[in-house]
Amino acid sequence: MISFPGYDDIIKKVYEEKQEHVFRFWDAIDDNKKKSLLEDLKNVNFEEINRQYLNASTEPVIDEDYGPADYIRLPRNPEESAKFAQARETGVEAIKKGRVCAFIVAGGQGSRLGYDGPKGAFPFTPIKHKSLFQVFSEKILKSSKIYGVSIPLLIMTSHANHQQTKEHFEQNKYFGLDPENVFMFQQDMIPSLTTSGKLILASQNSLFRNPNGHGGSLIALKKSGMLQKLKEKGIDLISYFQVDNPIVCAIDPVFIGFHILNNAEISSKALTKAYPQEKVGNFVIFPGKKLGIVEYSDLPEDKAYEKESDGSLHYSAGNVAIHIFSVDFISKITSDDFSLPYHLAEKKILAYNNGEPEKIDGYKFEKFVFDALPLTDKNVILETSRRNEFAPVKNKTGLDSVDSSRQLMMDMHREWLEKRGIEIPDSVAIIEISPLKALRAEDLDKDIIIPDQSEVYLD
Ligand code: UD2
Repeated sequence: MISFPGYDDIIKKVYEEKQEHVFRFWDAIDDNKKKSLLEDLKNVNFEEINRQYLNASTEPVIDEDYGPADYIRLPRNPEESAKFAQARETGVEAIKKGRVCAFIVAGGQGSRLGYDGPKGAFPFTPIKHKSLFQVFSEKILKSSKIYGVSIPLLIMTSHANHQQTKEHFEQNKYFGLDPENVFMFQQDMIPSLTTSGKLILASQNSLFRNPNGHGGSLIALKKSGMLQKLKEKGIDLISYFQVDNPIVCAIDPVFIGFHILNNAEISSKALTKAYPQEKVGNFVIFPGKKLGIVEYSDLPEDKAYEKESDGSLHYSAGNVAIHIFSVDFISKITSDDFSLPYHLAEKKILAYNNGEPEKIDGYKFEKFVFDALPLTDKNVILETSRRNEFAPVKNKTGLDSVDSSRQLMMDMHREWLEKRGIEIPDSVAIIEISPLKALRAEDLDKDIIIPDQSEVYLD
């Protein structure tokens, strides 16, 4: 067994756990590197990773004793419209009082996009090539102007992209936001494992880790001191969304209003699924009336295709990963011995095995934020319009890609103009509306003249 002053306990543990292959390059590295490897190992919770590996190697048992969750539909009659109007009023009041902040989860590796940098820095918009972060920042800026209050922006990053995210904001002067009101904090990283349960080296002296999933955001809010800060600022509502949905309504008074009126702990937006196996999570009610989400991959085919008498899907509420969280609720659940379950993903991992990086099959473990839903006593699910709120950027090409998302954004902008009776000349092929100009159709002046040219940017 190797030895190093001050670290013999951890070295002994590594041997006991039969993970001593991580010392493969021991003789080739200097004392500083030895120390950093040992520090890395000190942070490994071996009991936890053994448990995860055990779970990974046994067939998951998914309780199928659940039914579809009910949700508030988009208004279909004047009575429902009145409820939406009341919710809007309540939401507007809360935003004006400074009770709301925005929260982007952006710690993921975004590897599917094949972009070398934080996903949020990806140049997204069709004409001005604004990054996703710029789009969100301008939405916050515009909302702040509309409601006469400076709305804080929280961004969860991870070790893999924190520095680059910070630089992206610094280099762009925070896109007009007050830097004092933008808070970035990192989520935890967790070791990935080989398919035989072994730790993986990322270099001679470091372990391969992955961000612990968007479910890590709740504990990260607490560990970073952010929850406390929010309380001190009088903020009790967090508007949560993902970095991959540029058309999200970042600050939605109606959604916030429904959350408040129902005394909810977590609220979620849902879209009515377009087809049975659409790749979104399904809102369900588990026995004991606990709300939860079953991922599309876990919903059995017979359930996915089950229909109502009117032909609509029995499981129709799909998760778009937009939520409101009450700060008190997060404080409550994170004050005890809080842990959300880990989910397993089989991925290709760049391992440092024989002196150079090599792709191997491995396991990454992630927590999902919606696993907090069953912990709620009160919650709201609100239907949203797909065309106005869901344009995910997941893949490089094809379905849910940069191109499809851009197209959806342009279609939405075109619809806003049409809704306002603004004429669009036939020559116009590409339209981009700055969030600083409008967050919805109603923000556009009816007398706007659209120039007769192929690209039109409105700001
Ligand atoms: C998610 C949902 C799916 C559906 C879809 C909508 C899960 C498992 N599934 O699918 O039900 O709602 O979104 O678009 O969530 N992230 C972090 N840290 C991490 C991992 C992810 O911040 O460690 C962020 C990531 O930056 C992104 C978001 O979480 O903003 C989504 O992550 P994803 O790409 O893993 O989720 P996806 O597409 O599987």
